[in-house]
Amino acid sequence: MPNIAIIGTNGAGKTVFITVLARHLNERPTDDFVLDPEPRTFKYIETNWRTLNHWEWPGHTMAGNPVDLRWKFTGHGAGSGEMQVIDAPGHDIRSIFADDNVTALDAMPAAQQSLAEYCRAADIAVFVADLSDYIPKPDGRHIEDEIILKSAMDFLRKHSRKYCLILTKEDLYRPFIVQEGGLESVAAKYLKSVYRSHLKSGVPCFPIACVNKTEPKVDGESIRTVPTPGFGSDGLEPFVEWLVASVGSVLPPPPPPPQPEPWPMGVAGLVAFLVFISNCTKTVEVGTWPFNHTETMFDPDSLLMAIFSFFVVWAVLAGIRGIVNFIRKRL
Ligand SMILES: Nc1nc2c(ncn2[C@@H]2O[C@H](COP(=O)(O)OP(=O)(O)OP(=O)(O)O)[C@@H](O)[C@H]2O)c(=O)[nH]1
Ligand SMILES: [Mg+2]
Repeated sequence: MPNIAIIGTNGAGKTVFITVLARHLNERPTDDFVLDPEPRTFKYIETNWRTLNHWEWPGHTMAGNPVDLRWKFTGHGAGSGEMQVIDAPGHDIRSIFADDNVTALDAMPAAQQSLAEYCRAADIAVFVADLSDYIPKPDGRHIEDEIILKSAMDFLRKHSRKYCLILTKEDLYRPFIVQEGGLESVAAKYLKSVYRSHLKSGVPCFPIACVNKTEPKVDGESIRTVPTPGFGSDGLEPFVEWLVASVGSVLPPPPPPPQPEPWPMGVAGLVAFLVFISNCTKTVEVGTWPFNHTETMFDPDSLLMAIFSFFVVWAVLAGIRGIVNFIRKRL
């Protein structure tokens, strides 16, 4: 089962991303990756989706309480199987990867240990980052966030996992990215160490606006931005193509088609040949007495005997082989 870890610090946009992605995959017109959620997963996605379509964002994922999501998937792009995604609380991710903690599992609180194990074992990791977390701030928080992101990526690379970076909330940063000269310049400037160690060497980076339409909402004394019902998403499809290819590449190769076993036919052919050789001639008396004599001639019955023995021997051996294969499969 491919395990996909969604990794990002608090508020990076992981829950919104998973919700929108799951809905997007369900509604795609192509059938190269079709998802069938487990009931609990279905409920989680639909609840968040309803929230997003009622002028609200989903709540923060509670620390120590990662959400385990599971789907069955089928499709020619990625084969078929089960997929597990963990929507991890950003707070826990921050603690795990803060200072190379992930190698010292025993020192972690129990709630984080299983999440760290999960990240370690994940086949595919999707790093979710909010660009604003990496823009320099007086308290130096941006440096800590970059260290966490890089340390988590280094860890995944060390374990030869597939991973990519998603810059969420692209709707908010679109003008900024254009003004800074494009995505690559932004990454090279604000995610310097991540860019140098990972993105520059080909790790994909996808800017995605999960919710591309928002509006202000008065909330008591303050005004917040909330999703506009019926919103769309931008930039998901290139990521989905990468995901489908990555899932396909981490699945074990399908077992080779059973090869026909030629030996029952070979043995039957040999027996038929021997039967034919030993019966192909017969001695008959020709002429009338006292001028009769014996002559050796071809016996056409030998052909029938050979064909008959071929089928009898082949049927018996094929039957034995079938029974042996059946028992072998059962064991
Ligand atoms: N404009 C815009 N805002 C977004 C988008 N996605 C997320 N946000 C904002 O980011 C906030 C956090 O999103 P979540 O998906 O809950 O973040 P998270 O990474 O799951 O956070 P934790 O559960 O605390 O780790 C939301 O409440 C929104 O305010 C988006 O696509 N566009
Ligand atoms: Mg969350």
